[in-house]
Amino acid sequence: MELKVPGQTTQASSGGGCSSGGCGSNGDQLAHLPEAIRDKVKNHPCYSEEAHHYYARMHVAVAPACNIQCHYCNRKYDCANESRPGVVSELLTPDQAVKKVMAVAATIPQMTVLGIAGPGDPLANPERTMETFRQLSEKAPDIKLCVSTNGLALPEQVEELSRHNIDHVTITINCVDPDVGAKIYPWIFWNNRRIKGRKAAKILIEQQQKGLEMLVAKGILVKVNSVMIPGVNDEHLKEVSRVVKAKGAFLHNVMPLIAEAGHGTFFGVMGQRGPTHGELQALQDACAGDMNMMRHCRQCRADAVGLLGEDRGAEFTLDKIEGMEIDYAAAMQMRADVHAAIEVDREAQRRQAAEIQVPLAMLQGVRETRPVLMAVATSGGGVVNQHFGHAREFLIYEASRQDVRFIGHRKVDVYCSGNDTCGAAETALQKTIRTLEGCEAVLCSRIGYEPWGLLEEAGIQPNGEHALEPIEQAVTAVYREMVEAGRLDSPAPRVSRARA
Ligand code: CLF
Ligand code: SF4
Repeated sequence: MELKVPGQTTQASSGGGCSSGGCGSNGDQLAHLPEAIRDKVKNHPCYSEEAHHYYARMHVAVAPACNIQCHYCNRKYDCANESRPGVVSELLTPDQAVKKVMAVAATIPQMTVLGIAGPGDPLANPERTMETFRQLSEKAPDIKLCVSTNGLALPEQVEELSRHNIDHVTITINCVDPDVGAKIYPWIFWNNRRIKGRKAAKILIEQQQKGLEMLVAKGILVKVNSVMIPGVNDEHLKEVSRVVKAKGAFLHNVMPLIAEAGHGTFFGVMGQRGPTHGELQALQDACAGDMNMMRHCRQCRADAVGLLGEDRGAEFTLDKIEGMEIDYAAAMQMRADVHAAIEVDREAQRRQAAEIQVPLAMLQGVRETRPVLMAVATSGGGVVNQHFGHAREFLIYEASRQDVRFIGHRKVDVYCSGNDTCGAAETALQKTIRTLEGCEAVLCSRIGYEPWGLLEEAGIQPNGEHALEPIEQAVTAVYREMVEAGRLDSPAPRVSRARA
């Protein structure tokens, strides 16, 4: 068995303890990259899985308009290409956005990246987007600038983006075949005309591919987001992955379609389903043969603030920022000191992780079996340390005789707020159990009597015996117990209904 580095957090981080195995670009994957690229990626929480335990990002919602229509989008809400559908952000002017960014940077020194991701398409609002970037590259040069676009207006903006020192661009590419595209995009707005159907999809695809090539030629790192739409582009995304990798994209982020009738989107109203967890994982694994896959995306809001998975936006509303005096020179010094301390801590964590070879020994003599999925409740630090009923998300690991690998996270609603009882709200608990479908064990620090019974009934073995152990070590120990008990001799449960 190969030991993957446990995700570790510092005091500065409260992110989950997801392992670096197979998720985005981790420390090991970065090792072979040229120095200049490592420098760009090492403190970007989306481009480096390891970095997301330590560093935060923020978005400013300065871009209201969009130049295309996606069938998974309702214009009342933020752009669903890099946001959770059904979320509305407060629109800011570039001046307000710049003030907000500087206020957040001075308060949350771990914030390293400012992204513009909506609420419409940033490059369909070039003046507002570029003015924000222009001011920030001047006033806050220690912040990385990042943008996410549908790609239609990208080629004409590449030069301007590189002038503002933007070295991370996300393009949402859902297809490279216009026939597939026609099922996703009903129209685009192009050269002052609305163009529909296959012709529209063809133009969009050409612009996306041209933009990708131009960015790569300039040395700008490109992440490709793809929305997985079962029956529409799921099989086709393997081809997308192959094509964008061949053109030099750095990272591929396959996100699940979230379509609900209540969001008023075409797909939602038509009853188009999103992928199950199993389908999403299978596609990510299939694409991973071709390129680095991002598996820690949290589908943020267009005004998100904080570590991935947390949102501190409410601390930085316009009225609160108004009253803040910011000495950015002093803030920059403080930020540099905090980043230096984080890097020292990160290096120590890496060394410590490299020394933990326990699972190798723990699996001696264990026979070969099918792999098994386990859910882990953690509030950070790379250890099993959270009460089952307090978890807002579970990290999902796959254990086999070959390795223990992080494969994603699943969000749940908290149903228990007290320390001693669990399971008062039956519906939320049932929903959590459904969300964990496909997992055969759940590791947590504590768990109440009622959820224990319901989990067992659902075929998921609760386990509170590995509290405060490093996650990989705990998962390995439980795997060994399951093998020895013969639990993996029968086929894995069918994963069918739980949506990613
Ligand atoms: Fe924002 Fe996107 Fe830049 Fe990150 S988010 S513009 S690359 S700074 Fe990150 Fe959020 Fe996923 Fe986006 S977790 S939705 S991938
Ligand atoms: Fe909506 Fe974004 Fe698509 Fe525009 S690009 S239609 S804002 S999801």
